[in-house]
Amino acid sequence: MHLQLEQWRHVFKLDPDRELSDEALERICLSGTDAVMVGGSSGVTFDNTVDLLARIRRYEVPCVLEVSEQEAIVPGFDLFLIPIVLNARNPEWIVGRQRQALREYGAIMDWSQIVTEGYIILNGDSTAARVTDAEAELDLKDVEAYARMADRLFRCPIVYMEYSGMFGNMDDVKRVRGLLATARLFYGGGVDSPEKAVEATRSAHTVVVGNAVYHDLEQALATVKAVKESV
Ligand code: 1GP
Repeated sequence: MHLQLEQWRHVFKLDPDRELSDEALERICLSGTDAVMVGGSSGVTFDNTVDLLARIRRYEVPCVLEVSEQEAIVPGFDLFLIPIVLNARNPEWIVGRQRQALREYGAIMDWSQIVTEGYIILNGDSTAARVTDAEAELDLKDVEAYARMADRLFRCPIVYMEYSGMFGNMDDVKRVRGLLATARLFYGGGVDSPEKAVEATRSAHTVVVGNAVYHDLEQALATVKAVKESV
Protein backbone atom coordinates (compact mmCIF):
# COMPACT_ATOMS: atom_id res chain seq x y z
CA MET A 1 0.00 0.00 0.00
CA HIS A 2 0.94 3.65 -0.21
CA LEU A 3 3.50 5.30 2.02
CA GLN A 4 3.39 2.30 4.33
CA LEU A 5 -0.07 3.28 5.42
CA GLU A 6 -0.43 -0.21 6.79
CA GLN A 7 2.20 0.59 9.38
CA TRP A 8 0.67 3.76 10.70
CA ARG A 9 -0.35 3.43 14.33
CA HIS A 10 -0.71 7.09 15.25
CA VAL A 11 -1.85 10.08 13.22
CA PHE A 12 -2.44 13.71 14.15
CA LYS A 13 -5.31 15.40 12.35
CA LEU A 14 -4.88 19.15 11.97
CA ASP A 15 -7.67 21.52 11.02
CA PRO A 16 -6.62 24.27 8.59
CA ASP A 17 -9.35 26.48 10.04
CA ARG A 18 -7.80 26.50 13.53
CA GLU A 19 -4.84 28.43 14.85
CA LEU A 20 -1.66 26.59 15.74
CA SER A 21 1.61 28.27 16.68
CA ASP A 22 4.84 27.43 14.88
CA GLU A 23 6.19 25.99 18.07
CA ALA A 24 3.21 23.69 18.56
CA LEU A 25 3.36 22.60 14.93
CA GLU A 26 7.05 21.81 15.23
CA ARG A 27 6.45 19.65 18.27
CA ILE A 28 3.68 17.77 16.48
CA CYS A 29 5.73 17.18 13.35
CA LEU A 30 8.76 15.99 15.35
CA SER A 31 6.69 13.94 17.81
CA GLY A 32 7.28 10.60 16.14
CA THR A 33 3.71 10.37 14.87
CA ASP A 34 3.40 8.33 11.68
CA ALA A 35 1.63 11.02 9.67
CA VAL A 36 -0.11 14.36 9.81
CA MET A 37 -3.55 14.45 8.23
CA VAL A 38 -4.97 17.82 7.21
CA GLY A 39 -8.73 18.08 7.26
CA GLY A 40 -11.78 19.53 8.90
CA SER A 41 -15.54 19.57 8.67
CA SER A 42 -16.02 23.29 8.14
CA GLY A 43 -14.13 26.41 7.11
CA VAL A 44 -11.57 24.53 5.01
CA THR A 45 -10.37 26.67 2.10
CA PHE A 46 -7.62 26.52 -0.51
CA ASP A 47 -5.74 29.32 1.25
CA ASN A 48 -5.76 27.90 4.76
CA THR A 49 -4.93 24.42 3.42
CA VAL A 50 -1.98 25.56 1.31
CA ASP A 51 -0.73 27.61 4.21
CA LEU A 52 -0.81 24.67 6.62
CA LEU A 53 0.78 22.32 4.06
CA ALA A 54 3.66 24.74 3.52
CA ARG A 55 4.28 24.93 7.26
CA ILE A 56 4.19 21.15 7.71
CA ARG A 57 6.53 20.65 4.75
CA ARG A 58 9.41 22.10 6.78
CA TYR A 59 9.49 18.69 8.44
CA GLU A 60 9.87 15.18 7.12
CA VAL A 61 6.67 13.73 8.51
CA PRO A 62 4.30 12.32 5.85
CA CYS A 63 1.46 14.73 5.21
CA VAL A 64 -1.88 13.72 3.71
CA LEU A 65 -5.02 15.65 2.85
CA GLU A 66 -8.45 14.39 3.82
CA VAL A 67 -10.54 15.97 1.11
CA SER A 68 -13.84 17.55 2.07
CA GLU A 69 -13.97 20.63 -0.18
CA GLN A 70 -13.21 20.49 -3.87
CA GLU A 71 -12.02 24.10 -3.78
CA ALA A 72 -9.50 23.13 -1.12
CA ILE A 73 -7.74 20.37 -3.06
CA VAL A 74 -4.16 21.56 -2.88
CA PRO A 75 -1.49 19.69 -4.85
CA GLY A 76 1.62 18.59 -3.05
CA PHE A 77 0.33 16.28 -0.35
CA ASP A 78 1.73 12.75 -0.14
CA LEU A 79 -1.73 11.22 -0.37
CA PHE A 80 -5.32 12.31 -0.80
CA LEU A 81 -7.82 10.51 1.40
CA ILE A 82 -11.34 10.51 0.03
CA PRO A 83 -14.04 9.94 2.63
CA ILE A 84 -17.14 8.05 1.58
CA VAL A 85 -19.57 8.61 4.42
CA LEU A 86 -21.45 5.32 4.39
CA ASN A 87 -24.09 6.40 6.89
CA ALA A 88 -24.70 9.88 5.44
CA ARG A 89 -28.37 10.54 4.71
CA ASN A 90 -27.22 13.17 2.27
CA PRO A 91 -25.86 11.35 -0.80
CA GLU A 92 -23.64 14.32 -1.55
CA TRP A 93 -21.22 12.78 0.95
CA ILE A 94 -21.42 9.26 -0.44
CA VAL A 95 -20.96 9.86 -4.16
CA GLY A 96 -22.15 13.39 -4.99
CA ARG A 97 -19.05 15.43 -4.27
CA GLN A 98 -16.88 12.66 -5.61
CA ARG A 99 -18.78 12.82 -8.89
CA GLN A 100 -18.27 16.56 -9.11
CA ALA A 101 -14.56 16.25 -8.42
CA LEU A 102 -14.15 13.45 -10.97
CA ARG A 103 -16.01 15.41 -13.62
CA GLU A 104 -13.39 18.07 -13.18
CA TYR A 105 -10.19 16.15 -12.50
CA GLY A 106 -10.97 12.49 -13.30
CA ALA A 107 -8.88 12.38 -16.46
CA ILE A 108 -5.77 13.89 -14.92
CA MET A 109 -5.74 12.33 -11.48
CA ASP A 110 -2.76 10.40 -10.18
CA TRP A 111 -4.61 7.38 -8.85
CA SER A 112 -1.59 6.10 -6.99
CA GLN A 113 -2.08 8.99 -4.56
CA ILE A 114 -5.76 8.38 -3.89
CA VAL A 115 -7.01 6.34 -0.96
CA THR A 116 -10.69 5.90 -0.12
CA GLU A 117 -11.93 5.85 3.45
CA GLY A 118 -15.19 4.10 4.25
CA TYR A 119 -16.43 6.47 6.96
CA ILE A 120 -18.87 5.57 9.69
CA ILE A 121 -19.85 8.62 11.75
CA LEU A 122 -20.89 7.55 15.24
CA ASN A 123 -21.23 10.79 17.21
CA GLY A 124 -24.52 12.42 16.20
CA ASP A 125 -23.47 15.67 17.90
CA SER A 126 -20.33 16.17 15.84
CA THR A 127 -19.98 18.73 13.10
CA ALA A 128 -19.25 15.91 10.65
CA ALA A 129 -22.58 14.28 11.53
CA ARG A 130 -24.45 17.55 11.08
CA VAL A 131 -22.79 18.41 7.80
CA THR A 132 -23.45 14.98 6.26
CA ASP A 133 -26.79 14.41 8.02
CA ALA A 134 -25.37 11.12 9.27
CA GLU A 135 -27.56 8.43 10.75
CA ALA A 136 -25.35 8.01 13.80
CA GLU A 137 -27.68 5.96 16.02
CA LEU A 138 -26.49 2.61 14.78
CA ASP A 139 -26.39 -0.70 16.58
CA LEU A 140 -23.38 -2.96 16.32
CA LYS A 141 -24.94 -4.97 13.49
CA ASP A 142 -25.30 -1.84 11.41
CA VAL A 143 -21.74 -0.81 12.10
CA GLU A 144 -20.49 -4.27 11.17
CA ALA A 145 -22.51 -4.16 7.96
CA TYR A 146 -21.00 -0.81 6.99
CA ALA A 147 -17.53 -2.04 7.87
CA ARG A 148 -17.93 -5.11 5.64
CA MET A 149 -19.38 -2.90 2.92
CA ALA A 150 -16.28 -0.71 2.96
CA ASP A 151 -13.84 -3.59 3.32
CA ARG A 152 -15.33 -6.31 1.13
CA LEU A 153 -17.75 -4.64 -1.26
CA PHE A 154 -15.99 -1.37 -1.97
CA ARG A 155 -12.48 -2.51 -1.05
CA CYS A 156 -11.61 0.71 0.67
CA PRO A 157 -8.09 0.54 2.11
CA ILE A 158 -9.37 2.35 5.23
CA VAL A 159 -12.46 1.92 7.39
CA TYR A 160 -12.80 4.96 9.64
CA MET A 161 -14.87 4.82 12.83
CA GLU A 162 -15.40 8.51 13.50
CA TYR A 163 -16.51 9.48 16.99
CA SER A 164 -15.10 13.01 16.61
CA GLY A 165 -15.38 14.86 19.92
CA MET A 166 -16.25 11.86 22.10
CA PHE A 167 -14.48 8.70 23.15
CA GLY A 168 -16.14 5.75 21.47
CA ASN A 169 -17.14 2.26 22.40
CA MET A 170 -13.90 0.30 22.33
CA ASP A 171 -15.66 -3.08 22.37
CA ASP A 172 -17.40 -2.15 19.11
CA VAL A 173 -14.15 -0.84 17.64
CA LYS A 174 -12.34 -4.06 18.49
CA ARG A 175 -15.19 -6.11 17.04
CA VAL A 176 -14.99 -4.24 13.77
CA ARG A 177 -11.23 -4.59 13.55
CA GLY A 178 -11.67 -8.33 13.94
CA LEU A 179 -13.93 -8.67 10.93
CA LEU A 180 -11.92 -6.66 8.43
CA ALA A 181 -10.20 -8.71 5.75
CA THR A 182 -7.86 -6.18 4.17
CA ALA A 183 -8.85 -2.68 5.27
CA ARG A 184 -7.14 -0.87 8.09
CA LEU A 185 -9.31 0.39 10.89
CA PHE A 186 -8.78 4.04 11.74
CA TYR A 187 -10.30 5.20 14.99
CA GLY A 188 -10.83 8.87 15.81
CA GLY A 189 -12.64 10.58 18.65
CA GLY A 190 -11.85 11.94 22.09
CA VAL A 191 -8.32 10.58 22.41
CA ASP A 192 -6.97 13.25 24.75
CA SER A 193 -4.69 11.32 27.10
CA PRO A 194 -2.13 8.52 27.00
CA GLU A 195 -4.61 6.22 28.76
CA LYS A 196 -7.26 6.63 26.09
CA ALA A 197 -4.62 6.32 23.39
CA VAL A 198 -3.60 2.95 24.80
CA GLU A 199 -7.21 1.77 24.88
CA ALA A 200 -7.78 2.93 21.32
CA THR A 201 -4.59 1.37 20.01
CA ARG A 202 -5.59 -1.97 21.50
CA SER A 203 -8.86 -1.77 19.57
CA ALA A 204 -8.06 -0.16 16.21
CA HIS A 205 -5.12 -0.37 13.82
CA THR A 206 -4.56 3.38 13.68
CA VAL A 207 -5.44 6.06 16.23
CA VAL A 208 -6.25 9.59 15.04
CA VAL A 209 -5.81 12.47 17.50
CA GLY A 210 -7.47 15.77 16.58
CA ASN A 211 -9.04 18.13 19.11
CA ALA A 212 -6.56 17.40 21.88
CA VAL A 213 -3.88 19.20 19.87
CA TYR A 214 -5.81 22.44 20.35
CA HIS A 215 -7.02 21.83 23.91
CA ASP A 216 -4.07 20.24 25.66
CA LEU A 217 -0.98 19.91 23.54
CA GLU A 218 1.09 18.15 26.21
CA GLN A 219 -1.49 15.41 26.57
CA ALA A 220 -1.87 15.17 22.81
CA LEU A 221 1.88 14.74 22.37
CA ALA A 222 1.91 12.11 25.10
CA THR A 223 -0.46 9.95 23.04
CA VAL A 224 2.32 9.27 20.51
CA LYS A 225 4.56 7.57 23.05
CA ALA A 226 1.61 5.74 24.58
CA VAL A 227 0.62 4.29 21.23
CA LYS A 228 4.15 3.37 20.22
CA GLU A 229 4.93 1.70 23.51
CA SER A 230 1.77 -0.35 23.61
CA VAL A 231 2.31 -1.81 20.14
C1 1GP B 1 -11.69 13.91 13.95
O1 1GP B 1 -11.36 11.55 14.13
C2 1GP B 1 -10.77 12.79 14.36
O2 1GP B 1 -11.98 13.79 12.59
C3 1GP B 1 -10.26 12.92 15.76
O3 1GP B 1 -11.27 13.15 16.68
O4 1GP B 1 -10.94 15.51 17.27
O5 1GP B 1 -12.15 13.98 18.85
O6 1GP B 1 -9.68 13.77 18.47
P1 1GP B 1 -11.01 14.17 17.89
